[in-house]
Parts: sequence; structure tokens; C-alpha cells
Amino acid sequence: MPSTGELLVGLALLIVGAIVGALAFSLVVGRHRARRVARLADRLAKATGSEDLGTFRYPDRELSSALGRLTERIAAVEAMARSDLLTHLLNRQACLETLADEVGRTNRYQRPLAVALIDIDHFKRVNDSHGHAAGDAVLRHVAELLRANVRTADVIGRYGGEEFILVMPETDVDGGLASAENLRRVIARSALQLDGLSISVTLSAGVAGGSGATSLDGETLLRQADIALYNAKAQGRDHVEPYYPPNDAAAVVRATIDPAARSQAALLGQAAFDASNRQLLQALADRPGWGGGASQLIAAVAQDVARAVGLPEGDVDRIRTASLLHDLGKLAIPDTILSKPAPLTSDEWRTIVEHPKIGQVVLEQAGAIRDAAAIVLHHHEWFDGRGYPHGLAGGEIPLGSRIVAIADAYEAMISDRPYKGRMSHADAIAELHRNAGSQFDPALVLVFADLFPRGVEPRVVAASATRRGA
Ligand code: GH3
Ligand code: MG
Ligand code: MG
Repeated sequence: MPSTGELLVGLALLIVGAIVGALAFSLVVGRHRARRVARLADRLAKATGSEDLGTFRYPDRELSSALGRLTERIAAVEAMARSDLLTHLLNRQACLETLADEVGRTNRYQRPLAVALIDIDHFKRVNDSHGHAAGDAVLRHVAELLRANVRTADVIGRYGGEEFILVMPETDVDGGLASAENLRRVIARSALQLDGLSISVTLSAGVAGGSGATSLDGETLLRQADIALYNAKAQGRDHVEPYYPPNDAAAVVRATIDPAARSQAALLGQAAFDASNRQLLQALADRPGWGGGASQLIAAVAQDVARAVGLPEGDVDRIRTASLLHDLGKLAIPDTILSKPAPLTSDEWRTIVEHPKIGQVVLEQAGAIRDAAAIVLHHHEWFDGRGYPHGLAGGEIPLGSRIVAIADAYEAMISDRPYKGRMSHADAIAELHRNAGSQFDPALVLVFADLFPRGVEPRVVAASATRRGA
């Protein structure tokens, strides 16, 4: 399959070829040299294949120079198809092709390869404060510095918006880190002077790679570099971070936490999960016709089958849990139907067939605890991106986290702490308003202030009171 670039070049070639062909036609036919037309057509057809137009020599001088110009045009079109218009670096497509070539070479010869994804920090602010044209100038400035400071064998390109990609052949992750770190330093100390302004930016980078000992694939490398980049941003930006493979099956692989704390947290989560499963099963235990043993057997068998077809452990876990709980919906079916010795009426049967849906509702309620994970993870993010752990901003922060952040802060303000006294409700609302847009979602601060004009009554909510009306 030809690439898009090749298709474009082919197409351009055809169009330019047709123009030159038409020119040649009028030129040549005008002189009654029909055989040349036939030969020219032949050559042009070949040229649109893989023939090198540079070797094209034609006895007619005018034609020859027309073809020479055509050759140059084609070379220019090809270069254009591979280059980014704004920065003149290689474009995304060309970078991906280079990466694929290098991955192939790495795997053939077992040589190391590293890739860095580089992203300008808070670039949106540059556009916001100085305008889009200045943003473009900064992009060109950064691109020029990157090009001038990579090693000869390295390939740098514009991956998209304000992101760049650096492919480093014959380089392991440590070497890649050193190169990316060098670029980070260069950019941090090279402000752009523009119309009397000095605009400086920083960049963050994620580096992934392999030593050549195991076979690599481009997509995985990019994904790993992207995770590393995300972590670099989370460390406060202006930072270069290598990809670390996750060392356990924890759902949140992007959060960097102390391994001991993480395994304790995982144990606690597992215990909560087991306890809720036991509770659910317990609720079924006294129902007529409920055989707990049957579910255990089904779960054991299903788990073995899931493993045998090669599913990952996470999926195996889910299938085992679902098997244990698959008849949960029977909770909502009257005993009289469950234990009826005679055949069921059609109405009773309609009730029975409801049970998988009821099971789904029960589990969705229980599953709220899992959905809470993302909200918990991000409840200290700031609306302007200065929070932790990931430095998400605005709408990137889950809505739930933005809500919890306000409620959490409000509670802290109106409570006594060992190091400070409590604030009044009015002062707390004023404080929320003061930090709207930086720490808090401004729209939510307004909702909060409207909802509680005088104060908040202390009351108790059950953890499971979520998802009403689900
Ligand atoms: P972060 O540190 O998290 O990367 O923050 P950021 O502001 O750099 O990231 P975000 O992805 O939110 O914004 C990227 C901005 O880059 C948004 C977009 O307008 C700008 N941008 C992308 N391409 C161009 C371009 O060609 N020219 C200009 N001037 N701006 C661009
Ligand atoms: Mg970006
Ligand atoms: Mg950025």
C-alpha cells in the first residue's frame, strides 16, 4: 500500500504530467512529430510509476528543459508532502514513517532505539496573552532550536499542535533522556525576542525505548512515551521523564505513588471489593432455590475457560465476579415464583426474565465505588492546571472531582484546624469566589453560592445514596 505522501506525489505527478503532456502535444503535433508524442506519453506513464525522472533526457531541448522543471517540481512536491508548513520540520506522517523504518531496523539488527514526545508547556497561555501570530512565531522558534540541537542521526518532527517527536536511532532510554534533557535546557534559556517582548516557554518530554534485546513496536513506544510525557507534566512541567513499566495491575497506572503505599491501597481496595461481593451473595443466601455452591462452581469453571482462551487477568477477574453474582437479580423476584413447583404462568415467566436486568441495576449501584476512583484521583487538580497529581485543567478534570474539590475546600474553611480557626460561611463563600477560575471551576462556585446562601446544615448521607434514579 502506498502511503498518503506517495499518493499525493503520484497525484501531483499525474496532474503536472498531464499539463506538460498537453504542452508537449501542442508543441510536437504542431511540428508534425507524432511519434515523439507516443514516446513521450510512454515515458510519462513510466515516470508516474517508480522511474526516476532525473535520468530523463529528451532530444528536443524545449521538452528536455520542461521535463527538468517537472523533475524539480516533483522533488519539491515530495518534500512538501513530508514537511510541516509552519515549522518546516518533518510532519507527523513523515515522522511516523521514519519511526516505522527505525523500529524495523532495530528489530532486524537488535540495536537500541529511543523516542521522545516533546510538548510545550502551557502553550495555550502564549496564544491567550500574545495572540496566535506570536504563538506561531514561538512554534517556529522552538522548532528551529530543536533542529539545531539534535544530534545528526536523530530525526525531529512536528507531531501535532505544540508537540514534537524525536526519533533517536542507536540510543537507549538513558541516552534518549540525556538528549531530551539537553533540549529542555536549551529551550528554557532561549527566550524569543518579538516586537520588544521577550517570550519564553518551557517544554516537557516523555522518553521511551528499548535496548534491542526485545522486539519493539512503534505504537507501543509512542504510547509509552505519551504516558511518560503525562507524568512529566504531572511533576510540574519543564521536566523530562522516562517511561516506567507499571509494576502491578493497579488500574491507575499514571499516578506515581510510593510502591508500598500503592500495594497497601490495592489490598484495601481488594478487601472492600471482596466484602461487598460477600454482602451481595449473603443477601441471596436465604432465597429459595439459591445454591451458593452452584455459583462457586460456575465461577471456577468460567475462570478456567477465560484463562484457557488467553484473556488477561483483569478480564478473568471480571468474569469470575460476574459468575459469582450472575443471579443477583433473583433478589427482586418473589419467593412464590422462585419456589413454585408447577410450571410458570406467562406473567410469572415475564418476571423471571427480568432478573438479568435487575442484576445489572444492583451491580451498577455497587459499581459506583469503582467510578469514584477517577473522581478521587483528580480531586486536588486546579481549574487552571496547577493542581496535582496530573495537572489537568478546566474540562479535563472530571466534573465530579471539580465538585468534590469545592465541597472539600469549603468544609476545611468552616472547620477548626489545629493551625487555624474556622471561617464564617460568608467568608468561606468569598474565599471560593476569590479562587474561582484558578483553583475552582467558576461556574460551580456560582452554583454552590446560590445553593447555600446562608450556610450548610450538617447532615449524614449514606455512601450508597449515589445514582438515585439510575
Ligand atoms: P500543557 O502544559 O498541559 O501542555 O498545556 P498547553 O496549554 O500547552 O496544552 P493544551 O493542549 O491545552 O493547549 C495547546 C495549545 O496549542 C492549544 C492550541 O491553540 C495551541 N496550538 C496548537 N497548534 C498551534 C499552532 O499551529 N499555532 C498556534 N499559535 N497555536 C497552536
Ligand atoms: Mg499538547
Ligand atoms: Mg502543551
